[in-house]
Amino acid sequence: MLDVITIGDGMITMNPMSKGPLRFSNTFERKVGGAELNFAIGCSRLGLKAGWISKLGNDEFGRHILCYARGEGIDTSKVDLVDGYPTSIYFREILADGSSRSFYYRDNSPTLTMSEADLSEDYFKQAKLLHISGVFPSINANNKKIILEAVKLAKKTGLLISFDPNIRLKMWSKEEARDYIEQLLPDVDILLTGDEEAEIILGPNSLETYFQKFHEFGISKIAIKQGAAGSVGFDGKQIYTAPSIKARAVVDTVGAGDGFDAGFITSILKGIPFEKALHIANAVGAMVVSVYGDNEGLPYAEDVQAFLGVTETIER
Ligand code: KDG
Repeated sequence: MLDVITIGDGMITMNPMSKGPLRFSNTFERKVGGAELNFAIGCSRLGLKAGWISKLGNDEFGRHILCYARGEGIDTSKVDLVDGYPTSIYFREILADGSSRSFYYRDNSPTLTMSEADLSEDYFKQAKLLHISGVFPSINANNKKIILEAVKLAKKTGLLISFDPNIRLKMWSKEEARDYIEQLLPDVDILLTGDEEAEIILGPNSLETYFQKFHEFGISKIAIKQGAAGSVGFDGKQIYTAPSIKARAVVDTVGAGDGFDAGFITSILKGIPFEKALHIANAVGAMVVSVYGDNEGLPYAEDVQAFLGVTETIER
């Protein structure tokens, strides 16, 4: 049995060992990333059984990502290694002020070889929720089709659908993202968005209007991530505000949104009330930013308890 399944492009991330313009970075640390894979890792560490549907290159990087995902307890029975398509890579540039840019090498992503045949009805039936993000469909037209098919199958098999727009403007334009995302929204049950993404989708509005408009699509739970300011949410009846939780240190903010998603979805599937789910999601996001890398800082459930001061940490 699975709790959540997700579909995404796993990537090797090349993280510079020193700050400054990428063209002068000579040494890198090889890590693993990909928004949906980060989400699956986050859910798995928090105690859910997560399945990941993907294709990786049949190369050393693909093998590495596959082992990494398996090591995190993710079900990889629907991940294949394919010939002729190199595993996607992205390089990060981190400047002295902490700001970062990503440079993607994924035009020939192995996920291009995915088809409807990779979406198994029996597999979907084992899960409770399908999580999708805007990253995967932004890669190419094939992936856009796969996500629409996956949503159809999730509806047919009675899964909840959670969606994070995760809009990467290096991958598609605001207009293209908005047009595509509008097709998905009527089938989404749980929306986890940033406030800038809400603006791309619905235009500039107040938070109340965003909640109302997203709710009119039929979305029952909406969380809006506000970075260092925390998050706000709407469950169709009430607006909740969850203030930010101070991170121990802000080392690397990439992956915090995926952590938030994992914290929120895990909490909701465990029956935790909406407001507390937002609080836990904020905590997970804050824990992610204190560790370098896209998913290394994702906590285990007991770490969240300790971070929130619910349990005592014994240091030695
Ligand atoms: O969400 C973190 C991601 O930015 C990273 O892992 C890479 O999926 C990624 C992307 O395409 O931006």
